[in-house]
Amino acid sequence: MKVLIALSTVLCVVLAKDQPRKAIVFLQGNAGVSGNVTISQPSCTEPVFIEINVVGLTPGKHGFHIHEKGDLTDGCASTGGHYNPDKVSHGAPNDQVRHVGDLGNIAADENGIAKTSYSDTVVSLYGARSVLGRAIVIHAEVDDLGKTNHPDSLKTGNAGGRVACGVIGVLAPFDEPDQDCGSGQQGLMPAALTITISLLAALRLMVL
Ligand SMILES: [Cu+2]
Ligand SMILES: [Zn+2]
Repeated sequence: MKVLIALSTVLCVVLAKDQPRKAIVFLQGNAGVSGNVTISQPSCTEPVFIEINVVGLTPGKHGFHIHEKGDLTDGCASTGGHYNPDKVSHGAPNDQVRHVGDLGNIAADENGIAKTSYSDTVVSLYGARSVLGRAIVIHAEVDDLGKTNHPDSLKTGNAGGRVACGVIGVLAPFDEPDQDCGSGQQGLMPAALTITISLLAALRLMVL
């Protein structure tokens, strides 16, 4: 009996998965820039997968960020700064220190098209640090990733004006309560801890 209880405890923890979440962003700008971005995440402890399709850009690299507000009442200007709940310096997507919203650059080809996809372990669609309802902004210039001597480098990456933006909206409706498991890498630790504690509890039940 105790073994059965122990086994069911372990199974419950392992099988208790969130519903996958998926977000859509419709990007629009003044200078003929338009496109869409989808962000999908299978569960709160897994990385997001970001798919980007943008046209109308000038060829080359453009800063690509999540800004803190989904407010387009004054166009891209009213979306606030980079989403930065930890109040740290601007950085590159792969840096230890970065804004949650720092997604680096997207590169447009000679036809002005940027089409790419990648994973990110810091951005999340779950919990208090969810990016749902915030905005994606594309900039006129390259994001220097916090690596130059420009006074704005560690604040914004000195990426210039905002050429397109859109609000991160719900694509796949979900109805489960929002559990706050942190975001990305930080979210993996509590999950690992929960599983470890449950396993230890289960082992203890088996021994007793
Ligand atoms: Cu930006
Ligand atoms: Zn930033």
